[in-house]
Amino acid sequence: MTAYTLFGAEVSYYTGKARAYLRWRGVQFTEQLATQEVYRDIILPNVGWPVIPVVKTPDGQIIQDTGDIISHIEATEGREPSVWPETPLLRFVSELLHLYGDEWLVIPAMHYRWSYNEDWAYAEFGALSAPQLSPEEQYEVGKKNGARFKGALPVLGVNETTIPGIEKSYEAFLDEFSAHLDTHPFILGHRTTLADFALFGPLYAHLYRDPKSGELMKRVAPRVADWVERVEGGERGDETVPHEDTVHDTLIPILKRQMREQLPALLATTIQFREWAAKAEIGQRVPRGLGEIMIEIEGCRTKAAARSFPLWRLQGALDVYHGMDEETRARADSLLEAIGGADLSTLDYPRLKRENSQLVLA
Ligand SMILES: N[C@@H](CCC(=O)N[C@@H](CS)C(=O)NCC(=O)O)C(=O)O
Repeated sequence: MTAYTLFGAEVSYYTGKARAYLRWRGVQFTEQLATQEVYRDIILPNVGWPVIPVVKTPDGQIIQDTGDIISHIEATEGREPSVWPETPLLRFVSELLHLYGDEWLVIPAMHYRWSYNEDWAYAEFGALSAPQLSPEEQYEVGKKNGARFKGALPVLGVNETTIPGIEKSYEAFLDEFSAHLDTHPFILGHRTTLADFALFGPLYAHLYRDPKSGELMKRVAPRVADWVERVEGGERGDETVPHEDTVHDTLIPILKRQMREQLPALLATTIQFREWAAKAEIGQRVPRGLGEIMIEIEGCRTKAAARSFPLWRLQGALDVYHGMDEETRARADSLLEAIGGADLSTLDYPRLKRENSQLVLA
């Protein structure tokens, strides 16, 4: 067998990200629906918990986590251009946006799905896990399976108090992203990179494909909907020109938004993580939730879980930052200063690593 297999679903956030990357990468792959049987026979025995997407490589390895999938394929296929921009400052920015797309835009993505598309989501979940059943039976199955996903809303801090802030922030983000797309076809400029796949995660399955969310996006941000369609369609942009190592001005408002909203949550999470790590052993599995933090979105404050996974994506960004030469780091520091992210330059917390599809203390 020479092809990769992607186990996932159209309705799934991170499957959308993995699929768009695989298409762009141009490797041979087939997609298999993550039915109940696939969870039972492939995902649970290999990954240990029910999660998609999962990729089976041509040599039979099973990989979970879209970041691990992308890194593995980039390393083993060695194709050009790399999914990462070739210049260091933009590589850092692509990792920051990876952190934002995966771990913060999940908040509006989950809110809009479950506040405006609940019944549709149940039908989709049912059709995915039991394609052989009637639509009515699928709805019932979907309702049972969907409860676990809807249950993530309080974990993320989506509630009556924060919904006005989440909607205000998401619509402002759409305006900011539209303004960027007025002058640049892709996030870092002229070609598709990791940053596009990262933002495609939330912006495709939940915020474009869910009917009510898609209506909103097409109405208020047709350029963003067009970008979703272009990334989905595998558009690559111009790969003959290398990136200049500068961050386009039109990205600054998006990065500022990220730092304003996500950075305080990350900093609060590192405090909980340090406390946990002080009592833990090297190699110990890190719990998905470390305690509680306060988050704030457009003036709306609430409690949310201190999720550990964002610290892994953040470590990826910080590793790029710490690997920079002095001249680049000075430019990165000016950027961080300009976007309100200066705290990142001195941030330090115990290292994490991945083992058997889990986060462990390194
Ligand atoms: N970091 C993981 C996240 C995967 C993820 O959260 N997938 C969702 C579906 S889109 C899921 O299966 N969640 C189950 C859960 O969180 O319990 C990745 O990038 O692959």
